[in-house]
Amino acid sequence: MFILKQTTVEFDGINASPFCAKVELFLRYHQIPFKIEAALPMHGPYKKIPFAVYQGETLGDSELILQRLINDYAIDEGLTSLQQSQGYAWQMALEQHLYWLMVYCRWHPEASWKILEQAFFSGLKWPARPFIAKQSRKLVLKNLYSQGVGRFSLKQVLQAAEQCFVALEAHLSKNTFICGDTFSRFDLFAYAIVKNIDNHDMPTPLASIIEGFSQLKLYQARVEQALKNKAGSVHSLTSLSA
Ligand SMILES: N[C@@H](CCC(=O)N[C@@H](CS)C(=O)NCC(=O)O)C(=O)O
Repeated sequence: MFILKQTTVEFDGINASPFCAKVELFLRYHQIPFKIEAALPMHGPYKKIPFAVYQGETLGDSELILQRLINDYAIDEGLTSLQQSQGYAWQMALEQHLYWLMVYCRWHPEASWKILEQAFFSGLKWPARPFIAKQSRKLVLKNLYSQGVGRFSLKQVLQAAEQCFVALEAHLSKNTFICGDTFSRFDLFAYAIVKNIDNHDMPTPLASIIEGFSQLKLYQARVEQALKNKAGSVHSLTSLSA
């Protein structure tokens, strides 16, 4: 049995970590039996979530996990090399750039942090809770600074995110999915991050910006339909086994 180790925090029906959601949705879409176990980044091989226990091995990194499953289950998404390169370029923009802008908007502004703190740390006991929450926030802000985005003002971060939404909106107004007409693994992170941003449970300053991008709403609906068609309901993401 494939064991997916991830946070079990969800916002509006999607895993709070778009990397975790990507793996979980891949497993569901390809109907690979799996079980979810709650885990913290510190327990993973790369000190990040998601990670997985599979065939006696511990695998880390969402992309490496997907590559392993694609190999083992001989999954062919039918993408041309041009589609693959398109998918890769979008993957890098969303995972390596937009993701960090989202992290900034969750952990930096006080109003967002208050909601996030409640969602991530409310299960902890006093007096440890405020200490662990504060330390975690300090670490994330340090990581944001190292990554580069943490050196920006909120206004600059919002401008950068808007630029990304404009590009994605233009792409998705002409393409059904990230790689054109073919739904693929590249849609999983794209969907997960758009839904995490366009989210009522975890509103950040990005939520009011993404609101104006109608193609991104339509895209979410298309991906949900594709997932439902193949894997059944996407609304059972909390269930502990597939
Ligand atoms: N490249 C990794 C990125 C995973 C990632 O950044 N996970 C975040 C949660 S969304 C994490 O574990 N952060 C904890 C940390 O960096 O300390 C992947 O694809 O799995």
